[in-house]
Amino acid sequence: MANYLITGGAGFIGSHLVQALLDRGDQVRVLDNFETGLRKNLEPILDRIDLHEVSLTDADAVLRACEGIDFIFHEGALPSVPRSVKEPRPSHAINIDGTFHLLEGARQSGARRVVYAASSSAYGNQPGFPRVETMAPQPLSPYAVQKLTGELYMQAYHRVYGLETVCLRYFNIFGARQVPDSPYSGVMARFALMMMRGERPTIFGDGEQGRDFTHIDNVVLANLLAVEAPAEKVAGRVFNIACGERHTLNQTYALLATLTGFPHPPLYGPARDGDVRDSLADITAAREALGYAPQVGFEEGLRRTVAWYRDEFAG
Ligand code: UD2
Repeated sequence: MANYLITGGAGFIGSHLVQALLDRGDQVRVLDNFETGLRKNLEPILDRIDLHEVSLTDADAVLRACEGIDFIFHEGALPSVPRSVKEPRPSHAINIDGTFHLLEGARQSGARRVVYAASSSAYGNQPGFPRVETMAPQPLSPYAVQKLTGELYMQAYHRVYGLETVCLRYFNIFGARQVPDSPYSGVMARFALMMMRGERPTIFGDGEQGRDFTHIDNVVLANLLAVEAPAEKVAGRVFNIACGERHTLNQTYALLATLTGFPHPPLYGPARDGDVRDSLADITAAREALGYAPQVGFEEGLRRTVAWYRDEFAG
């Protein structure tokens, strides 16, 4: 039994990881200040976790949260490309300074391994698909720069201090608990809820942009594998975590409309500033080093997600 810290443990991805660790009997500490994380994600398990209700921007509090911890999943962040374009300062503070505080906490407290939630936005709009980890990053938005900076910090802390860091570049994760009703919500959650409420979603651009949409269960699996893999295979490295399939927004819209029984076509608006046009991962490195293989495909993931939103939000 090991001691785990999950930053952003009340959030979409973090709370799934908390549950997975509790299910296998591990000790779990959560760092979250509920700025974007939700209390209801932790309510059923509050008596089973050690909750540190602090911000990643508070260096001393982050250090205290790292004390006595073996393994860290650093999921805490202020996500969203458009949020970072509109207001770069808060996301800079949380995503870059917060990640630095976390690494300092991990180093000073003697943690063994940090698994970091990196982003596929690092690849930008360069030519060449699928995206391979050896491509030089070309971040387009403040958010992409911030998440990439976190990766570089992770790698430096491995090289310089021997901390075992593993960066997982998530490709457009979706599933239960993704917040659907914020202006910065991921597209899948946003569209699913709007359709259920009979509202017509807007596609930004022509809808032919593609994403490697990846169900949350695959991400939980990748994290558990990343924490268990031998250090010589994974420490200091970066891995794409995705399904290895590209789906356009128009296709995704059509499928969601079928699943929700929504009869209307989308509205179209201008493309978003800082948006990546296309995204598709090569997941060979994760397959080889982590033994990762996606367990839940795109359509099955969509079905599960729509069912969850129906239970949570309909009526
Ligand atoms: C980026 C990263 C992703 C993750 C995420 C965190 C890429 C390719 N992906 O996701 O890995 O780090 O950031 O936030 O960089 N859209 C609409 N209508 C809407 C909302 C969105 O058309 O109401 C479009 C949007 O313009 C984009 C696509 O849907 O083309 C996906 O947008 P998103 O915000 O769900 O995720 P994205 O790709 O910015």
